[in-house]
Amino acid sequence: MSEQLPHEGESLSPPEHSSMADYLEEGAARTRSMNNRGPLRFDRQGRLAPDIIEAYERIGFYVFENVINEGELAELDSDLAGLLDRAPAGEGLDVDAQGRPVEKSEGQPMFLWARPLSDPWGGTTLLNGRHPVRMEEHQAPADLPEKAIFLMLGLFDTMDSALRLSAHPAMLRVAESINGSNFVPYNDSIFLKEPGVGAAIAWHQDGTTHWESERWDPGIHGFNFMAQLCRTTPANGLWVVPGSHKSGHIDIPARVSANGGSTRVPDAVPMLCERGDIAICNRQCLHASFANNSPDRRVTFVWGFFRHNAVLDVEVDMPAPRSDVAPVRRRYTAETIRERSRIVQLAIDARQQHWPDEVAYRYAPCAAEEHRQWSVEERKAELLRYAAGTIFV
Ligand SMILES: O=C(O)CCC(=O)C(=O)O
Repeated sequence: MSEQLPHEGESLSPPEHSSMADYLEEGAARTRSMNNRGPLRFDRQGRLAPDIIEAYERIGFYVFENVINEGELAELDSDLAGLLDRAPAGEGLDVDAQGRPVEKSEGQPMFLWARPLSDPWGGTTLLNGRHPVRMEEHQAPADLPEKAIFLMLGLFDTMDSALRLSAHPAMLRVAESINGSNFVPYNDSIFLKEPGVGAAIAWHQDGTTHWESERWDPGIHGFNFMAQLCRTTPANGLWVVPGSHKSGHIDIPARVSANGGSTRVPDAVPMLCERGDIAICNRQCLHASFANNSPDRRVTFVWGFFRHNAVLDVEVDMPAPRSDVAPVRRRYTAETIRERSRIVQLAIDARQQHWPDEVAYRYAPCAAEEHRQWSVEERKAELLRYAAGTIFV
């Protein structure tokens, strides 16, 4: 199959005359012609198959098909439904929709709210200003609540199934193949795009730290796994510019301006997935999603990993996702990283306790705790430490 990857600096034709429907359809056709999807495959040494690594490194994302079985998906659905049932009834409220007090442990999970079909980050300084251009927004019907949840951060304490999924043994082998055996965990979140409600996420590259570094390379800001609890479509899915993780820090306003001011970036493609697929996406890829003005829900559980040498001794301003959260300056020492990495072993143990017959992944940084079983109380304490110690570059 042929692929339509633009060459460096080259764009496919701009869409001034194409409707949103045409844009979505043309992007879907491009994504279907790319060789970056299929079942997980490993070589004899247990490394991700070389052709998959090659495609991921060239394009910047890859869709692993049919990774999560229906039993595990059902547990994720049920935990998510429980979490949303007990979520605040509105932004800033401390009761849920049934008037029960909302339980929160150290601010986790953190719920982020947006007006239906709006873009909460585009054109703001939030998250280190990495979303400089606002996406198209739509007028939502007047009977919708003023704001809806579009993102939840820090789910492991309330969603056991998410903690377990984060230690899926095949996915951790992928992480090792890409980032080395001492890979470092990032964070965990769910992007929620309810039909006719879901907010847009403006064009951005996730990394904020290493763009000017002498050590910069296409993998230095790590990658995210994106597990899909629903089938994704061009209208509700994530859009990615193939190969853009190799382009350095992209001038997004210039790109949009060269596109006649339209955020329908011409060389982007939608990440089309089925329920149960997990994509890997380089955090340097230029990506965005449109407000979900479609009839289909999207729920994406995102968790990611860095290379150890990309975070060691790095000092950063932790970006604020909301205007009431102050940025914090942090430095990642070997000790900070060791502490953070224990979440991986905790998750491996949670998975092992739930499915004792599964062959667990062996995580080198926590080899000394390989057979440790955390009690419920110990797990709570570890999750509190994890909540306070995010590593981000
Ligand atoms: O899933 C989405 O719509 C946005 C995801 C995203 O921007 C991210 O994971 O960095």
